[in-house]
Amino acid sequence: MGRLAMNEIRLCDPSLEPIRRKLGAGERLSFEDGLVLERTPDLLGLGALANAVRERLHGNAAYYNINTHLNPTNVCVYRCDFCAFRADLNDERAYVMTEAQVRERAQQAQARGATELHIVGGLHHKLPFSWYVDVVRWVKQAAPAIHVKAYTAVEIEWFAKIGRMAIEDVLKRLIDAGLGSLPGGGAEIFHPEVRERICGAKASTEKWLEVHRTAHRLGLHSNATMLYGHIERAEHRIDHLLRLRALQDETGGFQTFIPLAFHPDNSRMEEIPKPSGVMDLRMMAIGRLMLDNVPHIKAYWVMLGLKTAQVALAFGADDIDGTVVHEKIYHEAGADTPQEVSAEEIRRLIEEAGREPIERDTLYRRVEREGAAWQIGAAVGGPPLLAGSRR
Ligand code: V47
Repeated sequence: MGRLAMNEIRLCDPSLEPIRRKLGAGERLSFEDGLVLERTPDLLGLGALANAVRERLHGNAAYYNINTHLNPTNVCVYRCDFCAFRADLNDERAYVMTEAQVRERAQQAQARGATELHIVGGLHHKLPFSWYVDVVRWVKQAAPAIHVKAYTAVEIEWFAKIGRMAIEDVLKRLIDAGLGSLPGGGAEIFHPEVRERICGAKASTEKWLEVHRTAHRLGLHSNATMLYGHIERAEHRIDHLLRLRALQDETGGFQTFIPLAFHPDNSRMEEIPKPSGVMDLRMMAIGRLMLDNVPHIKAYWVMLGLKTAQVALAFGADDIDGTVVHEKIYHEAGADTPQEVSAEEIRRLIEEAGREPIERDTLYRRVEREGAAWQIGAAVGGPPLLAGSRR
């Protein structure tokens, strides 16, 4: 892909000029700059600016991984308005996976060559913290080579409550059981005007940030998300990004930012239309430009659709997530993407977008495989892209 320097980018909207100048000088964008990016009609200019930053950081590389999801229970004490996955205790959809099922899923994932198991579930009314620790332990016993990326900050905060423990001690127990990193879920929108309306009962913004701060201090890396396209406004989104950027200045522990497009079906906000393709690409680009201290931006294809995820690789994203398999949260909410995409297909989509596909592990180390990347093979971690990372 041809690389354009900042000053070679053609901008149709003059209000983007000061932002181009700042980006060219390596200066940080302000809250007001964020609002200009939110409002500009020049989508292609915005995308080109984000693409220039993306290429400055990652050249032509586009990362993906081979992973599987595990949602050990869908029973949840909270009733977030956007969630179509949760179930009440006595709901006929309610389930709790058995130890044998968890082990089998982990073994299957390992046999398919997955390097990561992404675990996220509900906050069950009756299960003790020790059960969630056991889930991690069962996975590691069944598939020792797999990296366990597990439990959002909201779950960690819940464990601290039910276990009457400090967040730090919760994380230490999970690390002892084999936890490798934290996923970015549960962030939604930090601004209280929105958070209180869509998920007021669960972990507050301060708690979400505290969990990640503590995880980073203990040597864990984590991701961060933002759920957009519902009742929030531009100011709330930029505020969200700036809160993440401030924590990243403090700790440096976030690896990836993932803008999550709201899927309304079967949720309590069913009347809201899905975000448009333009909004999806705008969020990707704004994430890349505002979060100047977060290394990676992920176009999560399950949410975006494969076609938009592919285009997002030219709008600031350098990562497309993984083969996924067994995804429930968005498929319950009406995602019409497949449950699984082969590594071969992911590589093809990346190449067709003019990028170089690079298989990574959870910590962004290059994975080398014997033979074709989509065949089962031993993963060998390359040099870490982020220092001080934990397996
Ligand atoms: O926190 C729930 C979102 C998140 C809906 O860290 C919904 O690599 C849209 O965070 N429509 C959990 N979004 C998933 C998550 C994630 C996904 C992929 C990769 C990573 C990572 C993290 O899903 C929740 C919430 O924000 N969500 N329901 C819905 N109806």
